[in-house]
Amino acid sequence: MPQPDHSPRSEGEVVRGGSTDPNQPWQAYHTVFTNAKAGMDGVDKEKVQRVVYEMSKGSKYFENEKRREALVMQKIQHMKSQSALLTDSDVKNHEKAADIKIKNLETQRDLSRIWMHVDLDAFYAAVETLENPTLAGKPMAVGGMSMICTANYEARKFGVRAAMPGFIACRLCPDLIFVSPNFEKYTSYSEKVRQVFHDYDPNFLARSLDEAYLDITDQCLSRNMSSEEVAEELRRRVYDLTGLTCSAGVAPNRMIAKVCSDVNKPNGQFIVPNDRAAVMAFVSSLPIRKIGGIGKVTERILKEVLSVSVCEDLIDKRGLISALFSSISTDFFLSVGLGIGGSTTPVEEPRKSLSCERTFSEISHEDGLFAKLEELADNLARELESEELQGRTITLKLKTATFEVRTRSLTLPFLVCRKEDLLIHASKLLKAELPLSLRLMGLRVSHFQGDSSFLNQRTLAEYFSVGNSAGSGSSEISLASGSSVVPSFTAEIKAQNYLRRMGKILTVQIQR
Ligand code: DCP
Ligand code: MG
Repeated sequence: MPQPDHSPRSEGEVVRGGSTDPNQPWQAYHTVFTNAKAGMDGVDKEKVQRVVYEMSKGSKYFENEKRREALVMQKIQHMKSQSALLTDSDVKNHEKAADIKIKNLETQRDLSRIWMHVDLDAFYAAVETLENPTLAGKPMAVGGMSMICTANYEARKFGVRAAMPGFIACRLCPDLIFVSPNFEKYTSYSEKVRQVFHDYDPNFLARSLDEAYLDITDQCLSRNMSSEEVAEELRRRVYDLTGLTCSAGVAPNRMIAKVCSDVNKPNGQFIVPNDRAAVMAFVSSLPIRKIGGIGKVTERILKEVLSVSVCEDLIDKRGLISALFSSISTDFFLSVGLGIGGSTTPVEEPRKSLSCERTFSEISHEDGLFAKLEELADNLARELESEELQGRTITLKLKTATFEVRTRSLTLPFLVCRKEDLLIHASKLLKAELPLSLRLMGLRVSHFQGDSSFLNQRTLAEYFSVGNSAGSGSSEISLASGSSVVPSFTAEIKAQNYLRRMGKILTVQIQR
């Protein structure tokens, strides 16, 4: 099997601290939009970083990134000192414990299913180009001056990408054409694409408007086709029906399939056969950041504390991982190192919450804030009605102009779903936070009728989301759990979700 070259756009090249030149401070400034995406292999990374740094310097976003950076450094220092306390025999014992986990995980390795992950190429931009062919071949982005939703592949050559502010993108690519988003259009194209997915797997798992996981085992068997042929056929059918191109990844599980769909993007596919050696060869040199669930912070912690860069390192460093991380995180990291991911179709769980949120240009005026809240309550009430749901807990999420995220919630002794009720209670939460200058507001309803779980247990995700004193104010907070340290709530929740999808755990309780 040909091995993909993972190196050119490894998102893991974090250059920081002592290794950066103090005369070139941009080298140490990494934000989500300086990370490489498909189509950005030849980009002058140094230039992009310099422009992003210079244009962001002094902004509220920049200051917030600096604060987050300081928190991450604290976390890294803390873990380094924990690691220094470990004796050789501690590590050996943890290695033995990890070996038992590895044995157990191996018994769960399932090579019987063939999974395909399909992801449309430059989705919003491709739809806009279909509707306005004069955009073809020109650098364009969907979004505006404050934020870009996506950029086409011509624009990516300049370092322009999703999540980047439009004014920075203009500096990188002066000829960039902007198109305003039109979500109705994207939803309608997505529905067409899903008709094709349905023919290959009626139970396909849609992850967003432009991506889905399909179990194509039965297709391959009943039609006596290879997975490569099925992927080619599906991609052709999507193109014939919609004019959109997509990329596909095929592997024995969803975790690897997702990574594969990005290997030959755009308009390409990559297959990892259902064979243990092939899976292990694929993950051996795979940068950990490519794995869904390993974000920027977890990547840095693993890299700077444990020198883990590629998935294989997670197995080599299993003793330290087991010593420093919680049992759930250790399970997750070891599964990643072994290339084991979800291979059975997860059973649909009943919905736990319903929410909506809006990002906007800074609002500080009280009337403006309450008008936004009313808009959210109206929207949420309609969705609750259409899903025939009523809930007891109302959560308000606020992102301030300085990028601080707060969540505040209250649980009522009765069920609510009407706009007026949502508004009365959410207004109390908002009032208590005034004065405020906001750039995002969100509203969520949870603890629906029939869900009594909140009476006796709280999951980590809930703990994080209900604005608990530990959980509010920062998106990533260390949590000591016995003798281990969990890298962050975010990573922990992702790990939980991952394991839950694998059908391994039902709920995780936290110690209070
Ligand atoms: N999107 C967004 N904001 C982001 C990322 C994505 O609004 N920060 C939207 C626009 C994208 C769509 O979701 O078109 C799909 O996201 P992808 O990450 O799949 O990006 P694209 O499909 O645009 O490009 P690619 O070819 O890399 O898949
Ligand atoms: Mg896409």
